[in-house]
Order: sequence, then C-alpha cells, then structure tokens
Amino acid sequence: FHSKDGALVLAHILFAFGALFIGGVAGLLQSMVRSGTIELPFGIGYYQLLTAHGVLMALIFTTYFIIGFLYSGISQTLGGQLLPIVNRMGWVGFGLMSAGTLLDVVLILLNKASVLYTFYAPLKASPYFYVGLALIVVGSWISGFGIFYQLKYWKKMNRGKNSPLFSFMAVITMIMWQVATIGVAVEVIVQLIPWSFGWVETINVMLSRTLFWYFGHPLVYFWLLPTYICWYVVIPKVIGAKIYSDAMARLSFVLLLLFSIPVGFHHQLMEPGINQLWKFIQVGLTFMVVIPSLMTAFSLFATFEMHGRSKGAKGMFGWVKVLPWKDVRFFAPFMGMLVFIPAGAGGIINASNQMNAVVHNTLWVTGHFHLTVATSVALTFFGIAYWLIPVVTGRTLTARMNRLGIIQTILWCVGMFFMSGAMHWVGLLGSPRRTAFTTYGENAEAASWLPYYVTMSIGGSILFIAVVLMIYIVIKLMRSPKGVTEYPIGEAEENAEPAPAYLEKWGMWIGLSVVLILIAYTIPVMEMMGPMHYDSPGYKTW
Ligand code: HAS
Repeated sequence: FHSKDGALVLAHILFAFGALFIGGVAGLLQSMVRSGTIELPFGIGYYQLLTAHGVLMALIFTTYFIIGFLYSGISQTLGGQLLPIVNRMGWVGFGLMSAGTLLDVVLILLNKASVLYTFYAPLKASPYFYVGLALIVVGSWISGFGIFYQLKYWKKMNRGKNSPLFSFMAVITMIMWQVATIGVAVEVIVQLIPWSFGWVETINVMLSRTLFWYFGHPLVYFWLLPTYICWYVVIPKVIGAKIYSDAMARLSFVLLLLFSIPVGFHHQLMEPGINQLWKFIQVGLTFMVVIPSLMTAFSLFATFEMHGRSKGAKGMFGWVKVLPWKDVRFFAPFMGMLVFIPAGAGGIINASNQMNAVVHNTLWVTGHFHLTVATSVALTFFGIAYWLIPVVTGRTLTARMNRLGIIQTILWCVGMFFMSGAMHWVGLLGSPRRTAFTTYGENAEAASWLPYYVTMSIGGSILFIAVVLMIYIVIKLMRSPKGVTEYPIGEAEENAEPAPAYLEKWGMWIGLSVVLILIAYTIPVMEMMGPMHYDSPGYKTW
C-alpha cells in the first residue's frame, strides 16, 4: 500500500477510534448521571454528556472511519495510488473536519452546546458550535470531491470499462452524502448561525427539523453503505468465496441512492404541522428503501451458500459450518449482519405510521439505533480495522489479536443484547427516550421501568469494557510485527454477466434522485414557509 496514502488513511482511522473512546466514556457517564447513580463535579449534566456521546460516536467516529476506508479502497482499486491532488484534498478535508470537531468538542465540554447530536431548533447552542459543524461538512465535501476526481481520472485512462465495484460503491456513498448534506448546510448557514448570533430573533422550528431530517435519514445510510461495501466486496474474499452478483450489488446501491433521501418525514410522523398526504408518500418511499437491503440479505445468503456447497457442504444449513468462525475479519462483520435482521425489522416497525405512534420518542428508538449503527455498522468497522490498520502500516494481524478481536465481538454482542433489548422492551412500556428518569419521581409507572434501567446499565458497562478492549487492540495493531497484509477485494463469479453500463450513468441517477426529492419535499416545505407558520425564539441551552 502506498505510504503517502497509508498515512492519510491511518490519520482518519486513528481519529475515529480516538472519538470512539471519548464518546464511550461520555456514554457510560451519561447513563449513570441519568439514573442518578452519580453526580459529577462542575455541574456536568446529562444532556451535555449525551451530546458528547452522540456527536462523537454517531457523527465523528463514523465520518472519519468512512472517509478513511473509502480513500483506502479507491487508492487500492483505482490505479494503486491516489493522485497527488486527491491525496492533498484528503488532507485538506481532514484538516477542516478536525478543526470543526475540536471546536465543537470544546464547546460541548464547556456546556455551550448541549443540543444533542440532532442539534435542530428550538434548542440553541453557541454560534461557534454551528460554525464547527459547517467546517465538518465542508471538509467532508472536499474529501468527497477527491473521490470523484480519482474516479474521473481512472475512467479517462480506462475508457469503456466499468469502474471496480468498490469504487462504484464509494462514489455512490459520497454522492448521497453530498446531496444530503445540502439540507443540513442550509439549516446551519441560513437558519441556525444567524439566529444563534442574534442577527434574527426567531427561527422556523418546523423548517429546521425538516432540513435536519432531510439530511438525518440519509446520514444513517451514509453509515450503512460502507458497511455494505465490506459485506459485498470484502467478506467474499475473506472467506475465499466469489461475489454472488456484481450487477445486483451495483443495482442495490443505485436504489439506495434514489430512495435514501426523500424519506426524512418518517422521523416526523408525529409532527402535527405536516400534511398526512406527504407523510404517506414518504412512508411509501421508505418501504422502497427497504428493498435494496432485502436484496443485500439475499446476495449474502447466496454467497455463503454457494461457497459452502463448493466446499462440499450438504443439507439446508450445512454451509454455516464451513464459514471461518475463528477469523475475526469475518466474525465481527458477520455478527453485524446477524444483528441487522432484527434491527431492520425494528426499522420497518418504526416506519409504519400507527406503530410509530407507539414507539416514537421512547427508548425503543434508542434501542433501534444501537442495533443498527452501534452494532451492525460498528462491528463491521471494527472487522475492517483488523486488516486495514495492518495493510496501511505494513504489519500483520497476530493470532493473539485475532483471538482478542473475537472476544471483543462477543462482549459487544452480549452487552448490546442486554442494553438494546432492555431499551426496546421498556420503550414499549412507554419509557421516554431522553428525559431523565428522576423527572418522573415517585410515579408508579416509572418505578416499573427500574429493572430495565438496571439491565441497560449492566449492558452499557459490558459495552464500555468492549470499547476499552477495542482501543487496546487498535494500539497493539499499530505495533504488531512487520509484514505484508493483503487488501481483501472480492471478485465476481466466473460465469457472472458483466454489470450493464447504464448503472454508471451518474447524471441520470443524480437527476432521478433530485426529481424524487422535489416530489417529496417541494409542497410541504412551501407550506412550512407559508403564512400559516409560527417562528420561535428558541431555548438557549447555555
Ligand atoms: Fe432507522 C430512527 C426506520 C435502518 C439508524 N434509525 C433511527 C434513528 C437512527 C437510525 C440513528 O421509520 C434515530 C434518529 C433519532 O435520533 O431520532 N431504519 C428505519 C428503516 C430502516 C432503518 C425502515 N436505521 C436504519 C439503519 C440505521 C438506522 C441501517 C443506521 C445505520 N429508523 C426508522 C424510523 C425511525 C428510525 C421510522 C424514526 C423513529 C422515530 O419515531 O423517531 C431500514 O433501512 C431497515 C432495512 C433492513 C433490513 C434488514 C436486511 C438484513 C440484512 C442482513 C442479512 C444477514 C445475513 C447473515 C446474510 C430489511 C442485509 C445471516 C446468517 C445466518 C446464519 C442467519
């Protein structure tokens, strides 16, 4: 692996794990402060810690890891080295994002931005928090443009050829990100910054939430798509199999691009200010975005089964036995896949209008995203780290680290089983998502939630141990013996048909995606900005 690209990738990955560690500490502390188990000095409070936990885990760990991983893959598959300008763009992106992150973390720690990771109005942070967010977004755009540029150059050099599957998927991921972040950029620049500086007195809360969720839902697919890249492209190579269908993998990514964005209203189903018709349309589109995930499940089962049969596996589930259970590069992402089955089912429940009324704003939702992003995605990213760190540092994964990695994965799953399981259950009993337990005082209903809270903290503590173990593994990986580690990129089945060229008509897919967004959003946004809306002075959190 080229050393200059390796340094860029490593910087992203290490920053990501640094964020995971601090975010993990904040996660443990917030649960203890929320339940009243401890009181912290300097009045450090629940919402402050919850903001630190959410921002560092959900926004910073993921974004850095993803950009590092995508850069590594395009360097590997598009010419074996990044163009010097692309490498520089990667560093500029990294620099801007890091400046924004440091500014935001300081403000959160100073309690000047306890506005949670969703940060929409009416909660108001210090204006500099929003400036930090803008830097993070602009930095990620520059990194994204670097990826597009590398592909454009490769295409020029390889006229008429399909781009390699990894880079095709990386480009789709970043196109989706660039289109989605326009919403949050407008919210931050046009609404939040002028309002928090005091240039305007009030803010249109409905619009702010809508612009956030226009970005917030594709944000979760920005976490999922790189996870799918690993499942589609890396896992077949790791287990010694072939990719079931290159064309189907590409099609599922195109569908994810089309349907990930015009669905933000499924986070706002309980909001009175949006007409039912538009909610109905966006729920319909939400069910469309489930289809590529079902296609992914089908492809993965097919890959595993065909591989098993090629090794002589018999019976309906004989193929399960021949999978490399002792290889953490497979085991960690596989556990992520397994968890994604109930996690996805939970998502479908959330998206169903009537059932959303039962679960919205309860701990069920927190349980849902700890299975999706904090298990399926996180375990897959850990699974990638076990080979990516050795690849970019010119080292090897030792048997001891592999064993520790398996233990880490099991600890994570056990901790999450208790924590997320209890969250789902107590959510159905009505326990709210973000309100401190103590708020409900002596209420008998609230008292019945207590055993679930205890289970949540037991699970959370196991997870904290697993975070510390992961950080230990990362440090050890940086010092493992020198050697060459292969970058695992799978190949398609020999008799597979090549992917049709129209799948790479970027202009057409971006155009279609914009049309769907306009259909889903134009009229409701006009209504929100029309004469019937009320602006709010907001609530200053500091
Ligand atoms: Fe979600 C809320 C609906 C997927 C993350 N979601 C959230 C929030 C987050 C989040 C962070 O409609 C909270 C936001 C906040 O702070 O308020 N979600 C869905 C739907 C899906 C879905 C329909 N969510 C995700 C993913 C996330 C994520 C992925 C992160 C990565 N979600 C919602 C809704 C809400 C919501 C509502 C709002 C709730 C509210 O009221 O506030 C779908 O995309 C899910 C499709 C997935 C599947 C599963 C396919 C299974 C596969 C694995 C195959 C396994 C194999 C191994 C092959 C259909 C691909 C098996 C081997 C064996 C041996 C068995």
